[in-house]
Amino acid sequence: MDELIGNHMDYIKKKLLEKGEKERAVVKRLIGEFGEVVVESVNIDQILTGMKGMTSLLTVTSKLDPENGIRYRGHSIPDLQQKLPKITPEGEPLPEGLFYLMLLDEMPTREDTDYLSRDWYNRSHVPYHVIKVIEAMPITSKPMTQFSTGIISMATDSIFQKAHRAGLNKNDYWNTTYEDVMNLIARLPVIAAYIYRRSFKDGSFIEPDRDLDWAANFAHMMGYDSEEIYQLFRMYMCIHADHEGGNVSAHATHLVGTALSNPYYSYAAGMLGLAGPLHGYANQEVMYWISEMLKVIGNDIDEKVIREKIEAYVRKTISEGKVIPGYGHAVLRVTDPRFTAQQLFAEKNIKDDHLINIVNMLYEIVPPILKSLGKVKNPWPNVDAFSGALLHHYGITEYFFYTVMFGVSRALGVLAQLIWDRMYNLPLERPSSETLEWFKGKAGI
Ligand code: CMX
Repeated sequence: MDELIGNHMDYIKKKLLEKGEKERAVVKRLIGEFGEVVVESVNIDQILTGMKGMTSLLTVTSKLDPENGIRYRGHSIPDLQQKLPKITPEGEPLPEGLFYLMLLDEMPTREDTDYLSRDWYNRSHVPYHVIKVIEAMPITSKPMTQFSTGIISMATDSIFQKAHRAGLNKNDYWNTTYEDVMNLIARLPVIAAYIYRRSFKDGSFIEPDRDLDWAANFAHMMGYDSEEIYQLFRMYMCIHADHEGGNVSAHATHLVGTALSNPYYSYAAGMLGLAGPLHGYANQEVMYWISEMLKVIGNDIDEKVIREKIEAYVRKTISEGKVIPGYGHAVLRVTDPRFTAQQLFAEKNIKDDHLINIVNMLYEIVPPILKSLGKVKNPWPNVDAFSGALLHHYGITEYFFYTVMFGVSRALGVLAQLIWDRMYNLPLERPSSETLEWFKGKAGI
């Protein structure tokens, strides 16, 4: 087995194992001694409306508070903007640090983030066949189709899968999963940037720069090099990284992972879920919807007229039975702090941008309209309402690509969690389902 995983344990793995063995014992105890404890009852409504609010997963990397937003290992986004290591004091935190925090529940130092930047750079070589597989697809294939296909085709490199076939002890699953996860995170920006360049630029491949951190390297490989863009990418990669365990991309990655599918398959499943319009694809939908709205606004410059036209457009969208993209959330009941983080980034770095002004106007106009419908549980904007306008400002105008960027970031949280799933030896996930007759019987109808 050592030739597959190497017998070298770096300090991150040693810390992980030390913490993991203690927590694994706790999970075992919870199942063995407290398995009968009733946590909460379940309503018909919860089962038939997407299991919202039904606690059914163990996730350690982050927790979503409906009133306060995401907490990564207990820390809010503004808190982490203060505490996580940065390249410059006034800059944005490094995603390497966020990954370290989510994995080890320990605030990293700059040495730790430097270690991860180097480790991911060293692991970033993408097998040639993966590029060939992507190139076999028409250039017009949706970037998310290319991205998920690229991820699946990298599974030929899965160390977990080879070790499992060779008879890996289940207490060691975490170790080979860790190796696959680190390789995958290291390579995702390379694949994503290549897809961007073949789909929208001249198709040339830009090598990663060993002196850049993971997020800045992603921007660099896409062909964007300025300190401001690097800061944007660092923030973008941090705020999209995790949203507790029940969202579609996290849950799909976890679910497929419980079948002991390799991390590449598990993550590809998550990405296929992220590609849906009610989830990560919403960041593209926002931009299509706004571009149509801009056509309606035309050349009007009078703010009052613009606002009236926006309001009419929002009402028309709703009257056509469509949702307002970028607004609403299954858990959140306030403005998404990820929206606010982007708004603050724009205030700090961008003087005047038409699209960003429109997004800010929408923030004033949409919530009262959604509230007035009386059925929308959360009328406030989510992360996707702002991200496209920011990327657009910096010249990344190809909306089709935006969900891929979300996908690169989401790896940090859900793959850190996959390592913990394997550390805890969480079993196959297999809930029961019932027939309509059964539900009618329960309701007495
Ligand atoms: N515009 C119009 N109507 C909306 C709405 C919106 N943005 N958000 C919710 N509603 C409607 C729902 O369609 C539903 O109507 P029906 O009862 O007629 O079917 C009603 O309000 C109740 O829905 P809800 O309980 O408030 O919302 P859900 O938990 O079912 O769904 C979400 C949450 C995000 C799918 C939904 O708000 C939505 O479709 N938003 C727009 C798409 C979007 O921005 N998705 C991105 C989410 C963040 C992410 O994952 O990236």
